[in-house]
Amino acid sequence: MSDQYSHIVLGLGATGLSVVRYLCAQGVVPLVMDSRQIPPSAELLANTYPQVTLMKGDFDADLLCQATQIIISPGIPLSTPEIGQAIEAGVEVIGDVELFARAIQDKPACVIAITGSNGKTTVTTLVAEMTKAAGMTYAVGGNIGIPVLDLLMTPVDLYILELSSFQLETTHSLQCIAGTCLNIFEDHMDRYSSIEAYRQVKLGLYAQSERAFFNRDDKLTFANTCVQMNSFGLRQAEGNNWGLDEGYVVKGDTRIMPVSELVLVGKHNQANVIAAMALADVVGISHGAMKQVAREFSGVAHRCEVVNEVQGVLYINDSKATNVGATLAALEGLETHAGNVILIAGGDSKDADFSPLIGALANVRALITLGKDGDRIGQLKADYYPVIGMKEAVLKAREIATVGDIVLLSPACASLDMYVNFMARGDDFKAQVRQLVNHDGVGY
Ligand code: UMA
Ligand code: ADP
Repeated sequence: MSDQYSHIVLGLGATGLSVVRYLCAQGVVPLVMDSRQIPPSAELLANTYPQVTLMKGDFDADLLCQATQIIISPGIPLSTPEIGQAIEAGVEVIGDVELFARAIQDKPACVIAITGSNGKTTVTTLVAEMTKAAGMTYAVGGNIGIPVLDLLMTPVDLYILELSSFQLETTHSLQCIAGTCLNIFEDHMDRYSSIEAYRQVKLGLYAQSERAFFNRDDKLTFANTCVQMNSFGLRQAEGNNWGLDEGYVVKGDTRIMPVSELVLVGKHNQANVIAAMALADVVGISHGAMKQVAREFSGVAHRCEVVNEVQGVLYINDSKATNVGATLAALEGLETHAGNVILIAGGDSKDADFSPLIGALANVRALITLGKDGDRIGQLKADYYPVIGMKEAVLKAREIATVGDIVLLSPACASLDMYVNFMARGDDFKAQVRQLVNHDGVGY
């Protein structure tokens, strides 16, 4: 067999390209396969790595079985038959995060890793902000959008990784100083035989962490492991565990800060901040640096992001709530906030069952619906206001809202029926709210 096929990179998206970049820098020229006719990074590959061959279409099982190592992208299931054949033939199949883990084994840098069904990006970003505030150097990557191998270019004190279940399936050698699984909600059931199978993949992070933090409010995040287990949650905490007590964020019996000083809204975000503090604490980030971030951080764009207050009404953009679970978290979390919620929801449901929303919708002051499946959500409440677009939705919300209300865009749906992505939908909402501000709430 030719040497050039000892390493096969499966998938040519962001991950596949980063793996090619890494291997070529090590003097290894891999073969790349992608089942798509137009893989996203094909042009870039041809221009930058003309020595690398790309095979498009069906995966070639014979070549796969002859390789020494296959580096598989997260979007490709391990259950793909040709990959199963290669595994049976004894070929090592790993992901980019595993390559990263092996590459940093001799480096002094620490790794913090964050997984879970919801809140990963928020917690990852919070930890990064705390690290910055503490004056340490860091790099952020993983499911958040930057392939981890691209982080190796600059030396840092700390790597902060957001890891999906897809990435964890093929990662075994990370040595995190701290890792957490934030929560488990049903997700990606097209890739897993059961929620238990999905959960076990996520909890696989613990065995790769010196200290593992589970969520005391979500028993599915707990596992019996050999590593030091600590926890975070929204109630009292003991020892080295983090929680809330008498209105304060606490570590054991040490008060860190009043929860009322957190800028982020919603109970789920309180949990996110506490989890981030617990992780940051492990690498010695000062309570001062944590508090500074907690007092200033208003959220990652499009995740329960406070847009503005207009005439006593708070506008919140949660466009990233593309499923029922995320909207529920926002609605349940916001119950602690003064005022009533006016919800803007709807879009492309991907055939989701909306019925888990019924209870939460009953507490919503008004429901404004838009998009392909807006009416299906509307029918879950006695009355609702269907509108044709975001401008009309925001105008209708302003008409209904009174001082102390919250207008929340949390669609429980994908945006693709109306927008190119959830970011464009959130940007439209923010632009419409800005119009209200520009006109001092009087009108367009
Ligand atoms: N695909 C094929 N054939 C192939 C290879 C891929 O059809 O041969 C399809 C996959 O089924 C998938 C898409 O192409 O639908 C992208 O897959 P990929 O593995 O090439 O994706 P990358 O561009 O490398 O991006 C991946 C993560 N994507 C997925 O896990 C699907 C990105 O997470 C991540 O930011 C990036 O690596 C860097 O680490 C995105 C994501 O949607 C945001 N993640 C899921 C989520 O958050 O729910 C898990
Ligand atoms: P992820 O990266 O895991 O998708 P994000 O931080 O991007 O998580 O948030 C995605 C959505 O999930 C948000 O719209 C929010 O409503 C919801 N969410 C965020 N944090 C949590 C949490 N801790 N528990 C439940 N839902 C959450």
